[in-house]
Amino acid sequence: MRLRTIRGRSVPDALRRVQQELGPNALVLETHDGDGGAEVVAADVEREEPAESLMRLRAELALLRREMRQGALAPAQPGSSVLPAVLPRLAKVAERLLDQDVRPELLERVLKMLRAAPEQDVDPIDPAASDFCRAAVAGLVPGAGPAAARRARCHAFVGPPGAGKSTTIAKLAEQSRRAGDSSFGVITLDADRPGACEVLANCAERLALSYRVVRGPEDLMHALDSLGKLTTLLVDTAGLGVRENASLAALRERLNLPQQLAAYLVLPANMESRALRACAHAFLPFAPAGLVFTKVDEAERLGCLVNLPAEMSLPVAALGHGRTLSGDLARSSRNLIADLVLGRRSRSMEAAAR
Ligand SMILES: Nc1nc2c(ncn2[C@@H]2O[C@H](COP(=O)(O)OP(=O)(O)O)[C@@H](O)[C@H]2O)c(=O)[nH]1
Ligand SMILES: [Mg+2]
Repeated sequence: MRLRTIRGRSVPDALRRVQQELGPNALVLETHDGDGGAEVVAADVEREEPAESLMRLRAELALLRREMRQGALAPAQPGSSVLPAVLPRLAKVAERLLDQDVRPELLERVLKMLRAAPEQDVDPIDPAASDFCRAAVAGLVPGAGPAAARRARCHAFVGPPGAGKSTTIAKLAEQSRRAGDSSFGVITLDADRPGACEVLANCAERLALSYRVVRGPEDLMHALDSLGKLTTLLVDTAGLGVRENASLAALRERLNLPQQLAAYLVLPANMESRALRACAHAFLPFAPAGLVFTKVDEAERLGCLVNLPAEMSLPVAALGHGRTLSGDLARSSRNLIADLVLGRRSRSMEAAAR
């Protein structure tokens, strides 16, 4: 890759020269605007392999953002060669997804689909209204998980401390009870930390649920036997950090009940994206059947709702969006996630006004 600095009277003028000299695939790395003119640092990536395409997309989007800020997205002047490769009509979607921190390779997939949007549709790429756009984003999220997981008797919730595991179980218990279901019970393995069981113990008492606190490694089987008449058991676990390798391995061992148990990884949507990714990878050996995102109401950006499921090939089972146990837990769907990421629904799950 050859780096070149190209000058012009203004940034658009310098960009025009970049295009003339380095061709349409030039990768713009930096622009400087000064009193004496503008300067653009660009790379000639004509001969580079497709691995460069992501970098190029990033650069194109940076360019597009700058142009949007300057209100320069009117249809290109005839003869103008300033040509962001992301079409201006896709800018609204690109902006929205970038702002939500959707990963560039996923954004590229969405843009590719949208470029093929049918012309006759009123505005097929309007992120706020178009079903075509919604489907493109929804398609990034894997669909329903393995049927075996849905048939499992035990559903264990694992994840970092404070992610909202116990709260999610309490919300599920409330919802199930309200729906008239009485065939489930609650087990907690998080017995040693002071106060750890409180939420679930209270919940079990209020809803008159079968509830077991399990301490020793052997006791889980006893608890399962003693709750033999119940068809669904919600299992709470102690939160573990990404570096607690021994505890992670021990918990994995305790939950190793093939056919009987499905694990769900609970992650707070408001966690910083790299920490979230590290957590997700630390819990991969649990072979989770799905993800549960909590604290959607507190998250600034919701790109994680598509980034992680896509990266880990995992469906999203539920979305927690508040502290209230009697509500604030939504069964997830790909369309719901797309609506949240596109801003068609607020973080409190209400449909946004159009
Ligand atoms: N705002 C908000 N707070 C939540 C949500 N889920 C859990 N919390 C709060 O997060 C804190 C930790 O939750 P907890 O269930 O104890 O986490 P655990 O350690 O994973 O079991 C509590 O104060 C909960 O009220 C949610 O969806 N939204
Ligand atoms: Mg807990």
